[in-house]
Amino acid sequence: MTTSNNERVIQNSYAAAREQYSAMGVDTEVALKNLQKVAISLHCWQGDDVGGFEKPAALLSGGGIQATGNYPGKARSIDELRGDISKVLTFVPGRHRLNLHACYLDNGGTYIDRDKIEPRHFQSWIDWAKANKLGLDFNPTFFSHEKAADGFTLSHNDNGIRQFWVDHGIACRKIAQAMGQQLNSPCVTNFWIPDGYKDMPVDRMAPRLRLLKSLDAIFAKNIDSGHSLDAVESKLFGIGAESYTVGSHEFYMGYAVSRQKLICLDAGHFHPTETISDKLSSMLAFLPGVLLHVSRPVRWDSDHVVILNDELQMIAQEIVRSGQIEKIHIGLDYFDASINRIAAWVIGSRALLKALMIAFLEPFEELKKLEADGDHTSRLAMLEELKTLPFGAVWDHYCLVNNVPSGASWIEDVKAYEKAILSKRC
Ligand code: RNT
Ligand code: ZN
Repeated sequence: MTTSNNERVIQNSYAAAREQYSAMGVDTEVALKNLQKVAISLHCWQGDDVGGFEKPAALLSGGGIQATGNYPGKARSIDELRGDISKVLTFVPGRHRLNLHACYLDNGGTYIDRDKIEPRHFQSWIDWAKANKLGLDFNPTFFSHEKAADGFTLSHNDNGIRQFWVDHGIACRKIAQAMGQQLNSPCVTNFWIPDGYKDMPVDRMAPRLRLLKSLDAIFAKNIDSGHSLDAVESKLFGIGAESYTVGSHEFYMGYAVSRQKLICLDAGHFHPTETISDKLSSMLAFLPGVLLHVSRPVRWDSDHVVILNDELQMIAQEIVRSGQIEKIHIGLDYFDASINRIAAWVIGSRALLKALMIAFLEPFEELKKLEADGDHTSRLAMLEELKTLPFGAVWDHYCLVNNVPSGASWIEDVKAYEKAILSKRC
């Protein structure tokens, strides 16, 4: 099919879909306008298996961060990573953000330890983000470091090591502030630490009290919340930290509520049948905001590529139905090294945007009314009918107006990039 033929098919299908949605009380144009406003935070670490550019060494897994697979072509330098991200963005409709880890600093080839990093080590990222109209989010890196090798950082029982990580946290907040200020868009800084024990500890209390003190020391200075926001991320367990995680859900829930920080909910950080979608409304009742790490756990916190499954749709529904989308920061967090890394990024980002689009295409007011009237029969019937409405036609149209490929045509393009660029990296 020629391009213009293809466009005609998309436009005709969209016109028909628009009518079908309208019959259900949904204006697709309004839904797409809402979707256009959503920025998702693209995680830089999908491009190089959480390696970073601090020094020429791969990820030292800790606390269960583990990229599996050895698909060729991972980014080996900042330039390669930027090239890959630019490529990814050509397939993702809308304006988005980039989520950087501290270990992705631009140190100009000279090693700088984590407690010494400064905004200038991220200036080239800020400039690049500005040129590409991207917002930036940030993460201190509490892993892949000799001072994290025994599995403890902010809760370490050695004062010196703990202070080192506190200093890293403080340094990162300054960097985040510079990012937010220069890009004129608040930078969300997410604190995740791997601290935990493989086997059952006898003292569960002391590390948690140390973590509490460390966090308070990091957050002691009130930085301008107009430019940056702090989030804390809990975890249930990690490989090598199966029995005890210092930063558990309860710990951070209490911390975030008492300090009015954001909570980061990672889809893989709970019991295998526990979902994060239902947690959003509870948390928003007490917190200034929530950060999401949209991920796909398969049997454990495996960080598989996000796909359009039930839980993703429920997360998206909760984001939209909560009516508080401006308080919800949506990030991706997965790293699959077993398939083309660009494709992995694209698949997950497009799945997330599709899920959000489907959520925006709900006749929410009508459904709420049915619920309030006690008509649970119609509520269930409507929800089932909505599932077979032609959201694919709306998606294709959305891609078309955003100048990104609709349908599967992007795959060919990624393959061409693999052949021309990725395959040359070994
Ligand atoms: C680890 C956490 C954390 C990391 C990133 C790289 O289990 O999910 O968010 O994945 O910081
Ligand atoms: Zn996460």
